[in-house]
Amino acid sequence: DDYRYRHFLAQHYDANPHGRNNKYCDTMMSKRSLTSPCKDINTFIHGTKKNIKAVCEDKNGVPYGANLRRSKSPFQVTTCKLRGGSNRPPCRYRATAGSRSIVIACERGLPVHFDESF
Ligand code: T3P
Repeated sequence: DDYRYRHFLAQHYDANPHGRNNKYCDTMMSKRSLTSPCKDINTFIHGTKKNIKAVCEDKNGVPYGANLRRSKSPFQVTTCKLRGGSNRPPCRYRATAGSRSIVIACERGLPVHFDESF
């Protein structure tokens, strides 16, 4: 069952982003249903599913701590951080775009959790 993988994709995968600015975050966080309540922080990965999945394998990943995997190669990512102190909608975000190594958790060879990027 790949329920957790599909949930990971819904939250963190966007192959072809438009803008990667604050407006991008506001739109995407809402489209991906991360706004009731407003999620504090969420990263969108602008890579192919194939390259993201490869982080779970030796092809593009190395162990990171006990349970996580870090990507060998950087991904283009956009991290959306909630602006203001309230988690009550409407949710307004600040975007940070960059090229970063990602840290994820995998389950049976599939990404299931985004941990951090650096
Ligand atoms: P999830 O496990 O649903 O993917 O760490 C708590 C949540 O914040 C976790 O959600 C991942 C998300 N997050 C990002 O998406 N990007 C980040 O840079 C950090 C630190 C957390």
